[in-house]
Amino acid sequence: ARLEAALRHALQQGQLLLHYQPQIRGSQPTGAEALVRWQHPERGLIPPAEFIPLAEACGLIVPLGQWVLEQACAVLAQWRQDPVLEALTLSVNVSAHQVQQPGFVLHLKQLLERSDCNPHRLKLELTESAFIGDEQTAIRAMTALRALGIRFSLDDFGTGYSSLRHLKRLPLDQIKIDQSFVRDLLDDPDDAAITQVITQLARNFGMEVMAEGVELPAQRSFLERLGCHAFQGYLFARPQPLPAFVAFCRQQL
Ligand code: G
Ligand code: G
Ligand code: MN
Ligand code: NA
Repeated sequence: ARLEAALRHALQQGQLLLHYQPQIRGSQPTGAEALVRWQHPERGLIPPAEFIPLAEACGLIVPLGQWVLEQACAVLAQWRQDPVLEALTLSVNVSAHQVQQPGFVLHLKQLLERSDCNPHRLKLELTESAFIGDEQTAIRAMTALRALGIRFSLDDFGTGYSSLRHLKRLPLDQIKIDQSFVRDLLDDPDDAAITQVITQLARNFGMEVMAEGVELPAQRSFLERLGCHAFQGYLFARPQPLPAFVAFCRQQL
């Protein structure tokens, strides 16, 4: 309960911030994933694993997630004015609880209208947990938002209640192969087989396949041979503050 009060305070006091991890296609950055951090006055930078689960449990994830979306739209509105950054996409993690909220679509629609960001550059990352229980609510929200140009990615694929039905039924643009499969890809034939099957299946459904947690050049070439389109991982860059990400892109683009 003390941590909950502290997190509520952090959100109000502007102690949360976003880091940006590049996403790569070919040899160039195509965008970033926004990842939240908590700049605690005494404890320093706290990673999301230490407060997102709490935020989910106490409902704070809804205002927190809204704050992340507001930041993301503000960044996209800035990029829109810059010919080098204009085509970059920004991926935002959206929790199951958040998409299931009745006001989610309306709030995001209003945010897009007042922020002047290009909706085609915004990508929402959902995990399979968003479709547990009330699958129809999540699908309705996705369909409405896709009509505005927003794109959707299925995050951490293969780790949750993976169902091939999800790949078939959900209006997705991209799936992300979880980093747990990428880690031992080169040594573990089971992980290589899983990765290959996910890639083939997603490609057959017309989706882009992104691999996350890519740390080695050999992992990247292996994944490329399997048909992966895009990559994210420490091989390219860690999640970093916005100015560092922008500098990275200006160097590469
Ligand atoms: O940045 P890091 O690798 O530590 O992120 C760990 C986890 O925290 C990831 O699984 C990511 O999905 C989650 N996470 C990071 N930022 C956000 C956010 O803005 N909203 C939600 N719901 N989850 C996030
Ligand atoms: O939302 P998601 O669970 O996909 O969050 C991505 C997480 O993976 C973040 O916590 C990010 O810091 C982490 N990450 C990104 N690239 C790498 C990598 O190359 N190796 C490892 N171990 N973690 C990574
Ligand atoms: Mn993610
Ligand atoms: Na992930």
